[in-house]
Amino acid sequence: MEKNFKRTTVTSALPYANGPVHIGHLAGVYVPADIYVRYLRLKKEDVLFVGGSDEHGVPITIRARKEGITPQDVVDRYHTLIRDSFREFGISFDVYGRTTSDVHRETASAFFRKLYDKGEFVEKTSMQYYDEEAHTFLADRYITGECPHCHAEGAYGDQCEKCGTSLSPTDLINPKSAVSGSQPVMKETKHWYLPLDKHEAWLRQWILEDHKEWRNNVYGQCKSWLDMGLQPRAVSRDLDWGIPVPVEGADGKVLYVWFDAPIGYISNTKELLPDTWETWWKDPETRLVHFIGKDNIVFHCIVFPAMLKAEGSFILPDNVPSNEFLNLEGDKISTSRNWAVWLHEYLRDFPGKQDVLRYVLTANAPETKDNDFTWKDFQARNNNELVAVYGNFVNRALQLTQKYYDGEVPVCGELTDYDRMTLDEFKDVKAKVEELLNAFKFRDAQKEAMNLARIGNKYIADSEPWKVVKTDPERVKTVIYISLQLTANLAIAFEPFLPFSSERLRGMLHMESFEWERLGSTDLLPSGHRLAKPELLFEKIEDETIEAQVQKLLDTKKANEEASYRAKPIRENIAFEDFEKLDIRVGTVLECTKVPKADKLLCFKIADGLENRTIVSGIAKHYKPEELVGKQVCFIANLAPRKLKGIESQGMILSALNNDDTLSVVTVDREVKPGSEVG
Ligand code: B3M
Ligand code: ZN
Repeated sequence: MEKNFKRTTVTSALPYANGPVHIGHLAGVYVPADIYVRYLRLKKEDVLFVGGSDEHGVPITIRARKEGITPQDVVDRYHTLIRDSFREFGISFDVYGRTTSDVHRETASAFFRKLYDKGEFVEKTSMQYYDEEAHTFLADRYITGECPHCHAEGAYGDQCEKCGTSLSPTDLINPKSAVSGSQPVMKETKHWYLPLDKHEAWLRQWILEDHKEWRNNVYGQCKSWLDMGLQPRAVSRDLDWGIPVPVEGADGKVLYVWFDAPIGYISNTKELLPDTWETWWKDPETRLVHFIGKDNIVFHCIVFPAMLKAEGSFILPDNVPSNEFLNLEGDKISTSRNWAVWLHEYLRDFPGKQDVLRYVLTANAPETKDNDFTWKDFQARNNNELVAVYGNFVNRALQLTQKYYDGEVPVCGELTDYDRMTLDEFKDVKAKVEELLNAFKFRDAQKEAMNLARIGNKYIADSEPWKVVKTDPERVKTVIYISLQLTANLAIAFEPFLPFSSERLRGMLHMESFEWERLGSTDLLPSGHRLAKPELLFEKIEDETIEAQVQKLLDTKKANEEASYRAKPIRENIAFEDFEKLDIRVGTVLECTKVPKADKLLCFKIADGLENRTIVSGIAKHYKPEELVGKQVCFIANLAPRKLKGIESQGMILSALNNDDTLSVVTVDREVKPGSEVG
């Protein structure tokens, strides 16, 4: 159903202000949203781009408790950091607000109250864990205990991070409150629920019938939720951080963060446009588009629309282009495990290279499936595409203009068939890019823009102006003229994707005004127009730079492994009689040699206080033979002998296997007589 809209409200998910933002945020939500908004602005459409920080919810209180500061301190710190990172990356919000603002508190509170007054909620009591020492109900994340599946300690009330199983707090063995450490008790509590079951019928029609054009991942997730049947969802919580529930007798209760956060889009609009905000949220001629990550689909396609519908005066989203996840070097990005490329660190390590990251994240955008960010790919796309294709073409066109025409656009002579063919090739770039952007296909759209530069490179290479200049200087004027028009087109085509580079390129071209409408034109720079001195648009990224980033991640991995190290679970008990069967002794290593043709094996001659014995052991990777001579080692003396590489091994030397696969032979603390029993 194509509808004609007068304006577009674009929202991008409000990141939790409990940590800095990383490349996953940028790739999943903010870069695509920004490309879309910049594109609409270039088309001179009326568009509003709303962003902001999500400053409520349990993750923020947990962070505060961990650091011994207040939740307000946490959100103040991260709101600023996040807002600045976005700004540096050119994410061109019209407003970037926060959900701790007064306007938001009032707006969310009034929204709740209106639904309450209209009888849109149901009240229910349920049993929940309560901390009697701290006098507080406990959110799922605030209860830890033993996982009923893998028996790891420290599993959370909603999930075991060790084995990944989803849990509910009552599943935990020996639950403990993370607030006081005491054992929580079950206590009755009352909450307000949004009866999603009552909204199911219209939601089915609206999504499954009227919005078949939504991305497959979005449509599919909605369908599976709807097919499972919707349940009432609690919209309040027992917590001391959030917006108080504006109802009598609701002491200690706040709005559930997922109730107040999407209202943040509305409040932030209100903050910017106190008089006209309603046009952007209530006029049926306004098109509402939510950019989000896949873990937010149900809230934006089902819960928030149900809230808006229940309120009664708002429009519903027209599209919710959600991306899948971006992984990092093969692993899920994780804030708690520090497995991420943080934007503020990237800005420090790669100053001035915001567009490189924007480019790579779009080229590799997780639009239809999860994708992987690797530093090697980052380097390759920079060096082989931005530098070798886009930068190279621009540089050649501009340098040749300097060299032959002192920086002035030459006069275009008669066109050859080859010129016409080239011009034809890029005339329809505008239509192609528009079609793709309208369909939220950002990676393909960016490819089309890049294709212009490929056309240009081929054109210059085939036309060989540096040769022709000697025989037919008039012809070279035409070649350079066409190349410069292509360059100017690139500045326009890349503007939504790589705004910083486009701005620089426009500067080099002295291109004061530029219009999206004229994309594909062949007379953007008139003959006689003077260009500025050219500079390189992109620069090569060296191996050392990439290796340093990879090393940083390896260090993180190592630190995480150390931090999460746990010994293997203990095996089943054995009877004392079984233990007694083992004859463990101490022996002195008399000789130690490599076993020929076996790179793992060492052959020991051991003094055991009797006849001496030979033992073959697979530890050659860990010890040089001479290192062990003279040492006292422990060995199992009554293990049935067996042949290894033709040598009879009479026992087994004991060693300890470290978690990083290194190994250490078990020795004794003080010298003992060879053959002493160990027990
Ligand atoms: N803060 C969840 C997230 O950052 C949540 C989004 C809110 S959008 C209204 O993934
Ligand atoms: Zn588990």
